[in-house]
Amino acid sequence: MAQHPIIELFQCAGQAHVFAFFDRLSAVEQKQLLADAAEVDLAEVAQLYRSLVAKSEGAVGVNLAGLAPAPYEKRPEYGGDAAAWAQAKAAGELALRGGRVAAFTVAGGQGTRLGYDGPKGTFPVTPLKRKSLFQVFAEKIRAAGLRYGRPLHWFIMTSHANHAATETFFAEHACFGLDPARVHFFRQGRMPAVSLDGKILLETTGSLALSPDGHGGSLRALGRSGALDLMQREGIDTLSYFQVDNPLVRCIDPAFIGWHVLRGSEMTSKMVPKAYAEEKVGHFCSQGGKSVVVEYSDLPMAMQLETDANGLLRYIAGSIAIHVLDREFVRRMAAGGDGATLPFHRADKKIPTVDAAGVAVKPEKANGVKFEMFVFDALPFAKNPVVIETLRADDFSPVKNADGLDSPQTCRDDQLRQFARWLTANGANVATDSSGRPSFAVEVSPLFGYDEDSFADAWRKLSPKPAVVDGLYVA
Ligand code: UD2
Repeated sequence: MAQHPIIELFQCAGQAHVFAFFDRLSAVEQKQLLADAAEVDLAEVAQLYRSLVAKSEGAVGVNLAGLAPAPYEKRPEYGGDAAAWAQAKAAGELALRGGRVAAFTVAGGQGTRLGYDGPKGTFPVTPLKRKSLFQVFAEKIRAAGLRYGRPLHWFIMTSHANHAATETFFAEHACFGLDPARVHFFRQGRMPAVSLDGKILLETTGSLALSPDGHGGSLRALGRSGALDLMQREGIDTLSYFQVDNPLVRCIDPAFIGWHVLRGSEMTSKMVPKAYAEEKVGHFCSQGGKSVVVEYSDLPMAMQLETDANGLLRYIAGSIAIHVLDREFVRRMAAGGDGATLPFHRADKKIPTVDAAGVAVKPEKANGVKFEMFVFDALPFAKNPVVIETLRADDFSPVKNADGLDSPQTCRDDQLRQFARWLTANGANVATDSSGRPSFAVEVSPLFGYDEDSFADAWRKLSPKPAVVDGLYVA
């Protein structure tokens, strides 16, 4: 019988071992393995092995030549140009009223650090009502659509592992009141893991060790899924990008969108001043006339500790993974022509696999390499990139770890502080500790107010005003 063409391709690429157990598999398993194999771009894997694994031992060093801190637009309260911020806000509002903006969430990560079983977006995150991350975003997006008179489209990137569960969750909750025709799910791509000598690893005798291709895979996936074409048909040219783990994010922020629009930027990003030198965020930098983000793991600690004449951290601009992307820029990056393509990063991992006899192996130390793309690597390819400052308290409190820093507890506390700030700023009497945290639970529904402006407007109209007591839900 003739060899399957995919098997031949693997043989020619020196990856014949992938089919070593093929004859022992059932017809269904054979089909599955062939489907896995069809996802693999063998030339890409070979090239990645040569450039990222064969050449080096351990992590590949990042080029630090000519690196300097990136300039950014300071908030008005920290010396920025208040008139320019007001102009940006007006321009962003105009874009929103014109229906030019869609929201985009990357939700394909595995969320292993949190130790939560299920898509991370289904994690209950709010202090009182225990709303899920997805519900918080859905309500913010719905409220912004109502405020600007144009319901927004929302794109959600999932992984193979969590796609079905994510769709089911939305269906069970009637899309949290959003028009289902405006909520779009698509899967991100996968990459095979390879051994340290370049062999594609099997997870079982009948499946490859495939894993998500990183949040940078979102650019390709937006193209492949037809999302960019849909945006074009709908007159949307601006994508508001955020991560699934951060309920504080202003999913739709008019000033942010406005800076992007007014500057003719293809990629605009938010920074917060790093809280301390060792904080685990990327750094916005300039290099050779381009903007780049250098991950915390790649910037030598000596540089992270450098201070300026005022004693402030020199590399202060922390990347919190919030961006605005131009549709046609994404299309260009997705197509990958003219060298405009995201690089892959390697991550050495313990990857469950099978031995030469097909017996399952759980390695004790890293036995292979996974390849991932990062969305911030698009920055050097973007025309007129802009970085703007944001207030951490209004935009960033991720849930990453089960406890300690960036945990459900710290995130609930930050939400409580935000609700207390909004209430206090509008004349309510809220007792808080010195960190601004109320000692009891209150919650504001994003449908009532999803940022300080929308909250202030709604609170002004509310009559009579409720007493701020334990258990108050402002909805
Ligand atoms: C990311 C940034 C870091 C900082 C921080 C802020 C990287 C390498 N670092 O760190 O600089 O901005 O976030 O919170 O990105 N995701 C996918 N598919 C994937 C992998 C991740 O959709 O294949 C999503 C994931 O669901 C999450 C986000 O990307 O929403 C961040 O992923 P992460 O938890 O791996 O990033 P982290 O915390 O290392």
